[in-house]
Amino acid sequence: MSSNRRKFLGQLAATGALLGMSPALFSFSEKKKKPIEKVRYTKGLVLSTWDHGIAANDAAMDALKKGGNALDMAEMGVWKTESDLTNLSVGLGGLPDREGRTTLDACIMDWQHKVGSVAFVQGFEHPISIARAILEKTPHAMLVGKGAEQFALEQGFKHSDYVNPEAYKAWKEWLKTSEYKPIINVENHDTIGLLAMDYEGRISGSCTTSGLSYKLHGRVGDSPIIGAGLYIDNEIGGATCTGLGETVIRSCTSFLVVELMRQGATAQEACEEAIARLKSNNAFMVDEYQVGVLAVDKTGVTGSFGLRSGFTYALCKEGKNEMYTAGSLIL
Ligand code: SD4
Repeated sequence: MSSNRRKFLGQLAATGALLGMSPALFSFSEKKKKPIEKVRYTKGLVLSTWDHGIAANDAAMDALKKGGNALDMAEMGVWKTESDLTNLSVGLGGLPDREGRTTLDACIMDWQHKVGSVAFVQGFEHPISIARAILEKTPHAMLVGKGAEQFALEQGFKHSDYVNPEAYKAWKEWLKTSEYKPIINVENHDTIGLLAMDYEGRISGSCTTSGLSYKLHGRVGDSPIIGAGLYIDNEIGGATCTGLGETVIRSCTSFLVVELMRQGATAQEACEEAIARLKSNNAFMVDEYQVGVLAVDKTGVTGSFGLRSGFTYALCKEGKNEMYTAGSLIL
């Protein structure tokens, strides 16, 4: 270290002491300012939550092979899931809120920190594409409810009155007791979160959901919240979450995973630490909920972890698209 630099650090520490900050905090932020250089993965990769991830990964890889970039992969992957109108947790076919209305949340983030997000949107098949239009065509990050729907119409997205008969039937059945009790891994936890890397090693991500079934009308979960349901920092990597959104919002879980990787954790360690943190941040709740998190670093190394067992995800890498079951904190 040059004597000038030593002097500068000494001055910083002295200032820190004056401000009542610990010397450790100073040396920590000094040390961690620059991301550690690692070799970027450039063969194309995509991973996404739950069983519908296989078809989404295929669609994302198709977009890549057709010349698309990571943002195209992120959009087209989950677009496929949204197109399945029988899906009870993503898109127009999703289970409704307690008033019988299906409301949709989605977000997308690219490698340049550009984001687009929609929440509490009704009657549009592809909220992810509305989110992308916000990213590309507005100075905003997020539009909600009627404003988002008006923007979608102005952008040429078609309104739809589609009602999934299966979702309608399930809601009618639910009305008989109106008991709000999310069922782990089945009824309430099949949001698709997707992380994609293109041939230039650029990372983007997407997340789209109909949210918790039988939620209060107007409730928005973590999925459209940048930093909660999704976060990308192209220098470091990306993360996405699925599960009980309130717990994820309280912990900024996707942002935390990326920050842990910035501090030197592997993608797997970051997922495990973030789930442990989420559990302790939500300790006032009975931990009968599920949360799953996926991560990828810029070298293409991935991580996955669930609060409880049963969190599955699809990973497409090196020409193979396969399902995996993540480890969990609670077995
Ligand atoms: C939400 N996180 O609205 C979503 C639900 C979910 O898998 O992830 N389901 O809270």
